[in-house]
Amino acid sequence: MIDLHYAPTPNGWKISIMLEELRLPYNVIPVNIRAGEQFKPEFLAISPNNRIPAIVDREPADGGEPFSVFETGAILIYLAEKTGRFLPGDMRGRSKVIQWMMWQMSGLGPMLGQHGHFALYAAEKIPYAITRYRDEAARLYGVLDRQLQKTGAYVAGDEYSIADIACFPWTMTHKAQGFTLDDYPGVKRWYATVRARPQVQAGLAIGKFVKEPFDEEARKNMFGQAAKELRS
Ligand SMILES: N[C@@H](CCC(=O)N[C@@H](CS)C(=O)NCC(=O)O)C(=O)O
Repeated sequence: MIDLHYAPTPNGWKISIMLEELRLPYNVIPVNIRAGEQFKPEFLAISPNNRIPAIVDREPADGGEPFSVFETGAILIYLAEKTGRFLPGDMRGRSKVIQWMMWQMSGLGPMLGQHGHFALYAAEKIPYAITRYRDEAARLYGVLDRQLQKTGAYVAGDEYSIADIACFPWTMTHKAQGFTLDDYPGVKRWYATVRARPQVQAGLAIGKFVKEPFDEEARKNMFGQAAKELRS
């Protein structure tokens, strides 16, 4: 059994989708990040970066003690290796999937996250920051579009993989962030294909429970973090 410490956000959905794709049994443990639950000592013990999601595998492959994993890229690789799915075994195929997943982890996710922050959430609208992240997000959508037009199928080639599972939830924010997929036909085709997967729909349905308002308390918990607070 796997414990999924989770909130329904793009990073959370990567792992609920993966677990649904794998049909692995899992328990969802809600972490209300708007209420600051990501700072509880028991959560920090498995996710020292105070971010969701994280997993605890109660039946790790080595038969040892329960094993915890944080960071979505690391979780996706861990689960792919545990089950032998969504990460090819051959050197070239495996490297391509990991390259695109790392691209998502270091580029698409953080830049769309920052664009969302400055364009949608920040109380003060700073034109330079909004333009900077919007341009970078548009550039990354362009990179993804060229790749998907080239493969004609999935992000890293002919097969659906953890690269698709990493990228898809972030592209779901396109409308809210003011992008239209009509500008990116390769992304548009792929987006419809991935979204139609029943396992993706099942993963997205997990945890529609956390609907707390985005109020001053949430703003403080999520945007007021500083290193000194985490030390106490
Ligand atoms: N690089 C991390 C990012 C995780 C992340 O940013 N999670 C957000 C939700 S999408 C979170 O937990 N935010 C809580 C906070 O900001 O304290 C990963 O891929 O796991």
